Amino acid sequence: QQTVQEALCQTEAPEETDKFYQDVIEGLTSEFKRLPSKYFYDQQGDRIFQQIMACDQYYLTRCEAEILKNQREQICETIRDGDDSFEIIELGAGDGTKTVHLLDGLARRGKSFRYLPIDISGNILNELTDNLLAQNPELDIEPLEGEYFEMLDQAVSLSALHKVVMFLGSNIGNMPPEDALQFCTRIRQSIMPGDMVLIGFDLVKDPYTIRAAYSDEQGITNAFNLNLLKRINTELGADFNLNLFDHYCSYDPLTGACKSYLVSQRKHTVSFPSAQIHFNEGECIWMEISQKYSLSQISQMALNSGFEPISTFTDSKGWFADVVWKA
Ligand code: AVI
Repeated sequence: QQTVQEALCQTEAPEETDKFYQDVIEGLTSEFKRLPSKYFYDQQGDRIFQQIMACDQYYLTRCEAEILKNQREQICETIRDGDDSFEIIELGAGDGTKTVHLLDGLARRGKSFRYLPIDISGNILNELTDNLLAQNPELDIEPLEGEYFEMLDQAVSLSALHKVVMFLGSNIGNMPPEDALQFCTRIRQSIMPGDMVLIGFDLVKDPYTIRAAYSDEQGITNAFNLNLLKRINTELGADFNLNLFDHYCSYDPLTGACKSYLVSQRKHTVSFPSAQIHFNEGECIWMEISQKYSLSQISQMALNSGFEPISTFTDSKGWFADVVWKA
C-alpha cells in the first residue's frame, strides 16, 4: 500500500484542481481504494444522471415525483405554515424536475416566496433557471453556485425571512449515515427556530428492487461510474483504461447500505503526472453509497439533529419518503 506522499512524489498538484487532485490521490492510496461520488457531476456526469433518472429500474425519481405531484397541496400547507412570504432554499437542486410541482403549487396559492437553488454545477443551475422561468416567468429565483453550506450561510445572511430548506432526491443517501446526521445538524445550526426542512429519503425495501436500480442492464450506471475515471484522466492527467474496470453494486439489507464499486479486471498500474496507483485483479474502488432508511430511523435522525418531525409523505408503493421537520 502506498502512502499519499509516496504517490504524490515530490511534484506539486496543478493548482486549480488541487482539492479534486488531493481527494482523488488520498482516496486511491487509502487501504480500500475509494473516490468521492460528489465528483461524478461534470457536464457529462449530469447528462448520464439524467438518463439514469429516466431509466425504468431507477424508481427513486418517479416515486418522489409522485409524492410531490399528488400530495403537493398537503406539503405546501405544511411547509408554508401561515407565513406570508418566505424563502425556499434547495440544496443540490439539479435540473429542477423534482421541484417544479412544488413551486407550481406554492405559486398557485398566491403566497410570495423566493426560490434559491444551490448546486455545485453551474451547468445544471443554468438549465434549471431556464426551465423554471420558461414555465413561470414571474418566479423569483436566485441561483447560487457553490458548496452547500457556504451558500446556505450566505442565503441565510441575506434576509430574515422564514426559510424552508429542501434536500430532495435521496441526495442525503449519498452520505454514510453518520455524515448524514452531521449534515442535518449543520443545517439546523444554520437556520432559525421555526424554519423547516423538506428532505427526500429512499426507504428500505426488497433488496432486488434496490440492486436493480443501481445495476441497470443498459449499462448507464456503469457509464456513470466510469465517467469519473474519464474526468480524472482529462482534468488530472491520469491514464485510466476504462475498459479495465467494470461496475459492481452491493446492497446489505442489515445496514441499508447500497454501495457501488468499479472492479479492476486485471493487475495493472494507473499513472498520474506525479503518482502511480497499482491495482490487483479484482481490486475494487468504492465509488458511492446510496443509503436506504426505515421511517423510524428517519424520525430518530430528526430528533438527533435537533429537529421536530412534523409530517411524512410517502408514495403509493411506500418506497420513498419526503419528510418535513421543524427547527
Ligand atoms: C443523486 N443520488 C441520489 C443518486 C442515488 O440514487 O444515489 C445517484 C446515483 N448513483 C447511481 N444511480 C444514481
